[in-house]
Amino acid sequence: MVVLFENRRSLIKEKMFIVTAALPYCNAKLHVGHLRSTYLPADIYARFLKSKGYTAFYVCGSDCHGTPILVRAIQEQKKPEEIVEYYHNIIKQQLEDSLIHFDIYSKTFNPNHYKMTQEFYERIRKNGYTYKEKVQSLYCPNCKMVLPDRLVRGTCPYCGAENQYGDYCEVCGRTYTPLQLRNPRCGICGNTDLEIKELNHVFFRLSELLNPVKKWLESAKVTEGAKKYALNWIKEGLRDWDISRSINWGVPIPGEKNLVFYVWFDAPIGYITFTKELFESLGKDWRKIWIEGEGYIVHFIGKDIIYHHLIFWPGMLIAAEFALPNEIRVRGFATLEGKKMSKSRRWYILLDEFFSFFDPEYLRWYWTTTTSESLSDGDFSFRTLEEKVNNVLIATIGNFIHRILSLIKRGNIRNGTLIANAISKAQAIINDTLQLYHTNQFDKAAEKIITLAGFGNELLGKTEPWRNLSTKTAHDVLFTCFAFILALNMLIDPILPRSARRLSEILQLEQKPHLSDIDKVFDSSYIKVILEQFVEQGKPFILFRKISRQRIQELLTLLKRRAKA
Ligand code: B3M
Ligand code: ZN
Repeated sequence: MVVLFENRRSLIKEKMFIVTAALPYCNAKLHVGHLRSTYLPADIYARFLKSKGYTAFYVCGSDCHGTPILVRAIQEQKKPEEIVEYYHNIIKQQLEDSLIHFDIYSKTFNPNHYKMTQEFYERIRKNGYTYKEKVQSLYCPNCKMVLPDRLVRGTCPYCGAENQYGDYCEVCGRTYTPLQLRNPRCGICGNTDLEIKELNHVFFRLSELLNPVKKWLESAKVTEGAKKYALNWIKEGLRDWDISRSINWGVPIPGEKNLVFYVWFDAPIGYITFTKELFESLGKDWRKIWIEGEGYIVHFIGKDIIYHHLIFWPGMLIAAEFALPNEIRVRGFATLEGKKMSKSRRWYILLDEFFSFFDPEYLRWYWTTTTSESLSDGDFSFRTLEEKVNNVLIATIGNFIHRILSLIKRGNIRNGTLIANAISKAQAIINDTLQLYHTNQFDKAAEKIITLAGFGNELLGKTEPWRNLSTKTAHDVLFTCFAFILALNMLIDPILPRSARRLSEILQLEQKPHLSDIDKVFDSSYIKVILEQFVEQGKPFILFRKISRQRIQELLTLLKRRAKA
């Protein structure tokens, strides 16, 4: 094995990046769309930063509170803890199988998080940003329980649709409170004799934070369309926010009886709790990031939670005198074969379903090449999958690597001279790729990577070194193309980490090469060492396997059958 990179430490830059992905809600498995909007782009970015030599941490965990989990527990006659435990493990595994690499994946059902949330609340309370006010709620004497909105059923006060939830009509789309619902009944036992209870709730004075939130929003790096939305929403001012719920599942509010925090209050604080957990295990101080503002915080979210991250969350942070995020990257949802994914219509692909048919890197490649940083939705289609994998990834990148390495072996090529104009063109492509990674344009970065391999293929086609492998031209072309392969090994890593590892094993490198060393790729003496090692010990290989039509048909049949059932 070749020892390539002496001491990377000198290259590590000081700034600490905290990259977060929205916390998956802990009551259902993840589907392919979750990867598109959130977990994959955050993973690519975190991997890119680390490879460039920055100190970066990818932080996430399960979001364990909220009424849906409680409702589910009641329906299944389980404890909410059990539901949470079950899905936490499943989701964690799904993300690991997607080759998402977190530095920490924790959960909000956790004593550290309860403590952090309560301390955070104490800070905003002391700063005068909370008050109490009476709120009327429906109470079921039969179940002895104040009913959360989702556990009240009745007739929509606007359109008269029956059997609607207490907060939202699925027929006309309007929102209201459970007290406005006609003929309300208990969603658990069906009791129609509900009582009205006046209870203290805790409110957050969001209205007073309009100006600082706006100021932050205007200066932060936020995905184009999302920023516009948020600025538009706050034009009319902000309303105070009820941050409490009278249910018995959630983080208890200090000093209040029978009240827990609303899940959207405690969930984002999870970003802080998990950073603290990670940092304590590393002997670092989380306060430097979240209080002293010495870090660089980047949130990745789906477009359904813009309001929470662009308005509530900065408001909370300002009130608590915590550091604000530096960037918020938003992406849209996925449709499946042109149709909206839907649980009730049973039209979706879960991540584990995809992986039982295809390599996870193919999904990573698919979403990377088809998703721009914007609020637009994107379709998952098997035709495009086949095209992106077989005709782009394999036909361009895979083929290039395979052809070059085979020719080098066959010709026993150990040396050559770099072709100057080819190198300068490749360098320009590489610089563009790095810049695009930096600015979150991963689809365009992937395009550049394809361009580099395509350029190599072109050079090969023009010079036809296989006709006579002993000529100087053949040596120079293969030597130059070998440098491209070293560059590709680094460049594909954030998107295709497993293939990058395999390629570096094929090249007999002792570890995956890092982007911080990309300049060495065009240093002849450096190339020579690796080339010789490869010629001597490298084995023939196949980096990617084609997707078969038959497998596609099988999975498609399965999905269609489920939707019809
Ligand atoms: N758990 C997203 C969801 O509703 C929500 C994100 C929280 S991020 C702090 O699935
Ligand atoms: Zn009831």
